[in-house]
Amino acid sequence: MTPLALTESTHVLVLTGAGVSAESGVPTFRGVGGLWEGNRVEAVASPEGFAKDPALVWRFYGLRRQAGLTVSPNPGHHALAALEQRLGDRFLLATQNVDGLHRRAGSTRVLSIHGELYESRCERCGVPFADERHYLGEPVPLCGRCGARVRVNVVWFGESLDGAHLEAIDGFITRAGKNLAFVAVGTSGQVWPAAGLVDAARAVGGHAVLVDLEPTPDYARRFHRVEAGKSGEVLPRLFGQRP
Ligand code: BJW
Ligand code: ZN
Repeated sequence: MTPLALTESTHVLVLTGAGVSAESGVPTFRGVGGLWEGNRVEAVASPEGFAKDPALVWRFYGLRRQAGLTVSPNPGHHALAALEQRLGDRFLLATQNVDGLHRRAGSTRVLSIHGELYESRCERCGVPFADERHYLGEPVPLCGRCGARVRVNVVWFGESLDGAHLEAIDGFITRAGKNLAFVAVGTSGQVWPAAGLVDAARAVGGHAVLVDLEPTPDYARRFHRVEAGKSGEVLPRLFGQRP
């Protein structure tokens, strides 16, 4: 495989999705065995679903919190952390994953654009807290300050992403211009606005690469280059980290 051409001016923006954590044993969302199988998406990942059945939603996230404690970063996460070491501020990682595995692998320039699984906040007053509890078989947690329900700090359908994250990504793309390499990894490209980053990268003249085990055809055709394979195997080679 031809490694990505990395010069002294190359800026690399990486977008990761559930596939990058699959080799760690974290299930993806779509497809066979995915998290959405047996769960209606809107029922567990929308404010309306939470309002209707908060216990069901907490169970969904509680089970994921519990499972997430038994997994570790894989070679794909480590390859991205190593690339950041090499590029410094010319590297930015936007992850759709809420599992925290990129930071555990040593990545620091990470924007968790869909939130964090191990954080909670009050759905009314917003008071945040770090929270690793599973709440399985327990009542739905309530805010100590205002008494409203506590929810997991992730971004559900119909909710806005953090504007500061989107600005930071936009700023990086603008600064990079033609020196941008955009690498999307392990994402089906079905969810917006993350799915639109490839177009933003190309609009400034950037080079776009997709690494995915089973690339989604409609998404893949928007890239210059597609590497079909497991991220833990492809990324180290793409970044020239192995002979
Ligand atoms: C491997 C592998 C291996 C496996 N190696 N690869 C424009 C047009 C149409 C609709 C919209 C639009 N703009 C906004 C919307 C609405 C909506 C949306 O996108 N809907 C679409 C479904 C059409 N977006 C939103 O609501 C967003 N908010 C927003 O835009 O606010 C403003 C607004 C609102 C409403 C209207 C208009 C504007 C918020 C989206 C939040 C998504 N949240 C979730 C849940 C987060 C919490 C949680 O984790 O539970 O995020 S949904 C879920 O999907 C999760 C994921 O981060 C996200 C993406 O999934 P991902 O990562 O791509 O996973 P999979 O499973 O789909 O794919 C895995 C891939 O890995 C596959 O391709 C495999 O092949 C691959 N793979 N093993 C490499 N080893
Ligand atoms: Zn509150």
